[in-house]
Amino acid sequence: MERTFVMVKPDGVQRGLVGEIISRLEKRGYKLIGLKMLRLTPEMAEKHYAEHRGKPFFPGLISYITSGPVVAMVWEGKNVVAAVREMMGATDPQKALPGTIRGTYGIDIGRNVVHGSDSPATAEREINLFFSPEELVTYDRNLDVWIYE
Ligand code: YYY
Ligand code: MG
Repeated sequence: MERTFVMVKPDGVQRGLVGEIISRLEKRGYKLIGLKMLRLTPEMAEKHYAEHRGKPFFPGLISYITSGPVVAMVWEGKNVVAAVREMMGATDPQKALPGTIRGTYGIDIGRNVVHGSDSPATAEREINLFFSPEELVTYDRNLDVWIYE
């Protein structure tokens, strides 16, 4: 099954949106297989966002993402990478459709509440950056017969 990395960013934690974000993914039918709260070091933040190094928003992005605790998660399910991207909405909350997480809870691009991997390859890299293999829990859910045909 496909996996993706999801992170409630410092603004999402401060605003009490952790439960809401988990709830949306749970209710959709995806399976939570890893979860932790942590505060990113600048080194880790720069690794996570390495593709954006050198861009004008990079310094602000690093100071924002290290400004408070985040909740890091791994979710599993069919097509979960693309599905989470759709559920989050566009990077800029002003452009995110109403009903998406960012379109419901965000206003500014630099406070967009949540992160989700943009491809399966990125997901693997991000999961390995945040979680050791023992921290990912595989388990069966009887419920799956009511979610997958
Ligand atoms: O994957 P996603 O989070 O939707 O967007 P990215 O293009 O990877 O950018 C990462 C992060 O950087 C974005 O969530 C907000 C911030 N950012 C910004 O502050 N200003 C921009 N012009 C572009 C991105
Ligand atoms: Mg991205």
